[in-house]
Amino acid sequence: MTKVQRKTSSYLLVALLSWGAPAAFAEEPSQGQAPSVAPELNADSQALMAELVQQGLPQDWLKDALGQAAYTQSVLDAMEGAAERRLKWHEYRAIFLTQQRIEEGAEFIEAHAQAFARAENIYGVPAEIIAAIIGVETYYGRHKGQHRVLDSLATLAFYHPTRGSFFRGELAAFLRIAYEQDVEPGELHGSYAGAMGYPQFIPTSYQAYAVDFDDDGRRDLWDNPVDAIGSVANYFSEHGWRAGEAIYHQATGPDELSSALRQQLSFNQTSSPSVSIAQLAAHGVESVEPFDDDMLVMPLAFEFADGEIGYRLGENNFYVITRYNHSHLYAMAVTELSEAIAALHEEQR
Ligand SMILES: [Ca+2]
Repeated sequence: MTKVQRKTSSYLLVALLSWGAPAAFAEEPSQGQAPSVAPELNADSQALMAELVQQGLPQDWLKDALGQAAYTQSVLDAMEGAAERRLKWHEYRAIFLTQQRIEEGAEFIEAHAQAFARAENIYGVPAEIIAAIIGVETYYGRHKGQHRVLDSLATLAFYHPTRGSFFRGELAAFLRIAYEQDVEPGELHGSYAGAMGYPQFIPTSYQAYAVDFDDDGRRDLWDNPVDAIGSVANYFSEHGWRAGEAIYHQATGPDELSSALRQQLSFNQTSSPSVSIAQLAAHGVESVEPFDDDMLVMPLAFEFADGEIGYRLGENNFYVITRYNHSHLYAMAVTELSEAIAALHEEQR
């Protein structure tokens, strides 16, 4: 389970991916008393331990696990920084749509061809989508994060000013996974927000969607790319991916888009498709291909470096990608990366 943590920082990537997180301002710990996440020094930690004991986890194991957790101020600082990033599409796109990431995506599919074929067959999710997710999240497993997940989640659970209860749930799921998988919680690494392994699943997602895709009896997203491939496909399938359907369509629209119209037509919102082709057409946003007036889509507007706006209409599968990360930029970067990987992979065959 232990592995040499890479020196290269995945901090930037992780920060960018989390830019949609709500603003958070870390509390300064009160003077004179060092913050601690250990059960004997922290009532919240004590309460969580009692709760997990009731649910069947051994008290000694929990005491030992939580006793190893360290309060980490940098995790709270990182959460604060991430919320403030606001990249334009062309800036965001440039990070992920690189020749190297495309080439390595095609290689990743080739290297695990059988697993990808099986995932597509069972879950209906194309190889290039799964590869693009893993490519965007961790560069195909190269940058899985170097924070001790135990420290990150314990700090966020007990000291995050607004999202403590969310992270308490993640910490509980994390401890359960470590116990069930029989791994040392202190040895597991991930993002500063507790996302783990090739696909950067947070612990509750790990519990709900990770699958043992190579059938060795363990669900290992940390070191097993085959389990990661099956798990991403399962996540998409469970969130409503529809095999064979388009992700988005091209559209045209006005040169400028007022913020009032953006709001009125729900541009770039990551709720399910809810705006009709007719509603959009009434405001000059037209699908390039002809569709029924009552077809519902997600209107998307992307800003390019020259100030032009690119219009697209997301379908259900675009919405499903936003279930992985609630950002339309993220979903479009994954989509375009998948297109580029698929084209190169096809060319190389
Ligand atoms: Ca496995």
